[in-house]
Amino acid sequence: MSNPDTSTAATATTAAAASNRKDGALVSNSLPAELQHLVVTGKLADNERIKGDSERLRGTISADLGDDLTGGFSADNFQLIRFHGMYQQDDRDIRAERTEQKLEPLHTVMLRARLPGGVISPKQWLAIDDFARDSTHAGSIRLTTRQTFQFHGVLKRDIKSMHQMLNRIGIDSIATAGDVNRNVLCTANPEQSQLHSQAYEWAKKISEHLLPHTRAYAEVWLDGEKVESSKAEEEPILGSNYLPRKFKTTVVVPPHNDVDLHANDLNFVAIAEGDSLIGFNVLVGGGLAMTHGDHATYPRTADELGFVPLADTLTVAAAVVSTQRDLGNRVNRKNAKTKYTIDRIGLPQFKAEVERRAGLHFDAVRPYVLTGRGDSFGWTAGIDGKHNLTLFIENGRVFDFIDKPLKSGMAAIAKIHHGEFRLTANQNLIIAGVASDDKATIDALARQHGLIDDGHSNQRKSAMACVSLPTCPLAMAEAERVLPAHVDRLEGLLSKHGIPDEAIIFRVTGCPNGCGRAMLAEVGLVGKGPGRYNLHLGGNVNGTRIPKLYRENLDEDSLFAELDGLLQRWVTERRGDERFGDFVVRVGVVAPVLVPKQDFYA
Ligand code: SRM
Ligand code: SF4
Repeated sequence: MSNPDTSTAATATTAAAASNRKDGALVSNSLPAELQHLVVTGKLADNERIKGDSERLRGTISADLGDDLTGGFSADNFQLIRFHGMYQQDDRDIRAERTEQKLEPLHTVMLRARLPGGVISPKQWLAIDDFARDSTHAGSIRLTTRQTFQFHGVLKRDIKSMHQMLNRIGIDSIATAGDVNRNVLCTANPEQSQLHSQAYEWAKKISEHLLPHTRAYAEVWLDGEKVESSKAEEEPILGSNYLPRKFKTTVVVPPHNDVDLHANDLNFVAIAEGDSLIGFNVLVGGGLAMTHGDHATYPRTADELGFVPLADTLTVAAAVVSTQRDLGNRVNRKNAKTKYTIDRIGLPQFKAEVERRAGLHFDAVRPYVLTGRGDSFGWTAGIDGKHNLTLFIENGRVFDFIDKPLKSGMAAIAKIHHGEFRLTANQNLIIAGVASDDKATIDALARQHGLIDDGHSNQRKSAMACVSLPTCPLAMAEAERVLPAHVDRLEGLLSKHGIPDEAIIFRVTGCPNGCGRAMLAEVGLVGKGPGRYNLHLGGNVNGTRIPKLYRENLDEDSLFAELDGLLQRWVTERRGDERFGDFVVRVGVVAPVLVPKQDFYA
C-alpha cells in the first residue's frame, strides 16, 4: 500500500497540492501561488505517509482486531486508531516485570470520548459506569482537562463492543485524538444562563462541522456499510492527509476562562448584547507543549484576529483549519502546530489568508474581560428555577476509593437525576438542572459518597495534574499520583505562613507536553525525570500569562523549600490581595514572558 509520493523524498508542497487535487471542494480555496514559498519543504514526517496510505483512516485496523496473537496494533494502526479516539498503552508499573518474564507488554487501549462542551446525560453516565466497572483495568472514569472522559485499560477483545455501547447511547470518539480538530470545549454548564446555552450550541456545531467525513469509524467499529471506494470520500476541510498536527478549539463565555483558551489553536470568545449572543472574537495560535532542551519549541498564548458575526462562525472555523492544513509544517512534527505556523509566516499573513478563504474581513475585536478560571463549587442557581451542583473531583478520577466511593455515588445520583451532567475543563463535574424537589436528595447522596467534602481546602480545589504514570507512555515524572501529597505539602506551607485559606493555581504535568496545563499556572511543575521537576512561576489568575522557568530539575524537597522561601516573601511584601503569580512577576523573581513569543527562553 506504499504511496511513492509520500514515502520517499516528497515535499510538503506535493502533499498540499495532492490534497487539493483530490478534494474538489478545496480547489477554490487552495494555497495561492504567491504563498507556496511559505510551505515547509523537505522529507515529510512519517505520519504523512501513514495518513496518506490509510484509505481515509481505515488502515488495516479491522484485520488487526482479529489477530489474537498480540494484544496490540501493528505499526501504522498504532497511529491510526488515534483518529478513532484511542491510544495503545500498557501499564508501566509492570512493564519491566513482564519483560523479565519474556511477555509482551500488557497492551490495552485508552479511549477518549467526544463530548462537545462536556455535556452527558445520566442515562449515558450509567452506561459508561457499567463499562468502566466490567471492562476496564483501571475501573475508573477519568475526567480530562478537555471536558470529556477516558477509559483506561480496555483489552482488544472489548474494543468493538465498547464503541457499540457508546453508539447505542449516542456518544462517539471520532477525532478526539490524531491530526484533526479535537473535542470542542465550551465554558462549562449551558444551564447557567441563556448565553451559555447559546454558546454551547455553537460548540456542538463547530465540532460537527470540523469532523472528518470518512466513514471509517462506522465501518470499523459499528459494522457500518462499506464505502465502495474510500477515494470517493472527500475531506473538504481537513484534506486527504488531514492536518499537520492535532488542533484544538474552544468557545469561551467571558469573563470565565475555565477552558484556558490560550492552550488552544482556535478560540471563539462569545460577544453578547444583553443575553443574546451576537458573534465571536476569534483568537488563534495558543498551545502549551515544549520539549526539554529544544528551544525551537515553546508554549505560546493565542493572538486576536478580530470579531465575526454569528453567521460567519463556521466559515471562519473552516478557513482557520484549512489555512493551518495548507501552511502547517508537515516535515517536522515538533513545529507543526498552528502556533508555529503563525510565528513562521507572521500573524498578518495568516490573518489575510484566513480572510481570503472565508471571503470576509474581521471587524475590530470587541471588548471582553477574562477574570478567572476555577470552577465555583457547591450549589448555584441555574435557569428556569433549577439548581446546579459543582463537585470537586480530585484529579478527575471517578473511582470507588476505599474511603470515598465516588463512582458509586455518581451512579446513585444518575439513577434519580432528571437533568444533565456537565464536565468541566478543570476535571470536575456539574450536576446540572436539578429541580428544587430533588435538591436535598442529591445533596445527601453526594455527601454520603464523598462527592461533597467540606474539608477540601481552597488550595486543593485550585490544583490540577495530568494522568501521567502508570498509563501515559510519555511520562517522565509522576503527576496525578503525587498531586494529593504535593497539595498536602503546599497546604502545610500556607498554614505555616498564616494564610491557610489562600489558593495558588498549582498544576503538575508529568512531562513538557503539558496536559495538566502547568504552563498557564501560577506555580507549574513540569516533569523532568523520576521525582524531579522544573519549577515555573508567574502565570496569572485569568490564564493570559505563561509562567517562566525559575529552577530546573528539582527534587521534591528542594521544590517545596523554594516555595517556602517565596511564600514567606509573598506574605511580607505582598500589596493588598495581590496574587502569588502577580507578585513573583512584580518583584522580579521571574520576568514576565513578553512578545516576541519566540524569545520565550531568552
Ligand atoms: Fe495530552 C499526549 C493525556 C490534555 C498536550 N496527552 C497525551 C497522551 C495521549 C500521551 C500519548 O500521546 O501517548 C496522554 C494520555 C495519558 C493517559 O494515560 O491518559 C495525554 N492530555 C491528556 C489528558 C487526559 C490529561 C488529563 O489529565 O486530563 C488530557 C486529555 C484531553 C482531552 O480530553 O482531549 C490532555 N494534552 C492536553 C493539554 C491541555 C489542553 O488541551 O487543554 C495539552 C496542552 C495544550 C496543547 O496542546 O498545547 C496536551 N498531550 C499533549 C501533547 C503535546 C502536543 C504538542 O503540541 O506537542 C501530547 C504529545 C503529542 O501530541 O505528541 C499529548
Ligand atoms: Fe503524559 Fe506528559 Fe501528557 Fe502528562 S503531560 S499525560 S505525562 S504526555
